[in-house]
Amino acid sequence: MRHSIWLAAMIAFSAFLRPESAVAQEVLADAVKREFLHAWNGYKRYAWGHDALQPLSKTPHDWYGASLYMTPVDAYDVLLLMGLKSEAAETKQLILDSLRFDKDIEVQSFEVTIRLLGGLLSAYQLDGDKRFLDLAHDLGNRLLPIFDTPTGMPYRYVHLQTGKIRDSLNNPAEIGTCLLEFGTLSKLTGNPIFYDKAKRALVELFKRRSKTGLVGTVINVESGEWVRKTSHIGGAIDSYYEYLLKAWLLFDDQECKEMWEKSIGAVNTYLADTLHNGFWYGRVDMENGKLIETRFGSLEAFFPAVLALSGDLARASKLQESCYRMWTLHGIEPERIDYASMQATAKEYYLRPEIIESAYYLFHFTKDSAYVRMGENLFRSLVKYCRTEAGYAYLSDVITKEKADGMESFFFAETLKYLYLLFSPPATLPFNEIIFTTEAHPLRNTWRK
Ligand code: DMJ
Repeated sequence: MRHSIWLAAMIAFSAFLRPESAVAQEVLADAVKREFLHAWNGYKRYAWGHDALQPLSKTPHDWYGASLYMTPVDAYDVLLLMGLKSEAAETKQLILDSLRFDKDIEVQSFEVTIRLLGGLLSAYQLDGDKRFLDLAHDLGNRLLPIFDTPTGMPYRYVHLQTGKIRDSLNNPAEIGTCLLEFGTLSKLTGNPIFYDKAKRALVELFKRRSKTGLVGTVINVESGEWVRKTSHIGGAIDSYYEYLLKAWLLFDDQECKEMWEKSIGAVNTYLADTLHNGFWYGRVDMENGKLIETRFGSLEAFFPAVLALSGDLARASKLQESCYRMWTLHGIEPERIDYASMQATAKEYYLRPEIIESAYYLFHFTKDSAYVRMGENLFRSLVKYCRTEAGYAYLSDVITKEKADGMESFFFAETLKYLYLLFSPPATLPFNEIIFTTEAHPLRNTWRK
């Protein structure tokens, strides 16, 4: 019996290794699960209980000195989705036995919100154990002081014990990416304060858009003045747009719908850029919409997913083609390119998920198997260039393929989750019943009347 299971696994794996074949989706899903386990076992062996594994040195890494269990919390829902029962059980025990937020550390609210608060809420919704919600509630309370600014837009850092806040220069992504998590916390605990604070932050930011309808990159949350006025869809702004759309869909919030519609109109008017080599979104001055830079990158590759979710499949598929062109330039995607010259201007690859996320959304909406084949190629290059003995590693240079010592929790929470879902039957996670947070934690509206 054991022998035949082993034989079946070997046959499936050798089918995956055949590069030219159109491999069946279930074979690909199994291969992703196997690679997940490879990285997970590395984390367990060398970094169990810590925030993350450094896969080259095989040492643990904690962001703030003391562990906040970033990898276990971020990965718990994907363990459940993959049906890895014993791994899920021991991870649950680790989190519930050991994770406490009463710690003498200062944290970056955005990162803790998307990885931990979101992870705990989806863990609660998928698993049902109220202790996940209690942890989320405790964390939410400790994060609340960030909103104590004259404008209602949050500070970036907060001390978990004292509530001391710091850094009044913030950006739209960090200001606007909390309503899904904070709002869900309100709905599940019955305490409206989290929804209200996060919503106000979003509205106050939206109110400060320029006459073009665009927002900039850095704003002072005490004075409400813009500090950097470059507008784009990349890091520091990206998930602000994502959350306008998704907060409307998850909470049926009509004000978010209006803010989304006005924002996407401006983005498509001023940022969209069609060149001989494809359809892109560039960088412009928020005041007048004038092009500043033909810069695009791995983070921008989330946008086809957002466009697809909003119903704009035409722009979504054109942009995904450009993202794939960026990926295939050197066989794996650089952090940043100049899309006019197609030169890599930042050569790292941080195991990011965004292009895979977009392939998953596009496959869901179009059922076009080209996106499965695209996902298969993305997966193959990940295995080829990033796999190490203990897990998966960043690349410091996509041209030389030199590796670097990092494997962030989003590699489990997003990169491998979206690959797995792309190849799995839709019933693995009913897309129409959930909204993914920006960290790919599925949230379900259980409070709808
Ligand atoms: C993730 O932490 C989130 O997706 C975030 O919104 C930005 N990107 C990283 C992964 O690239």
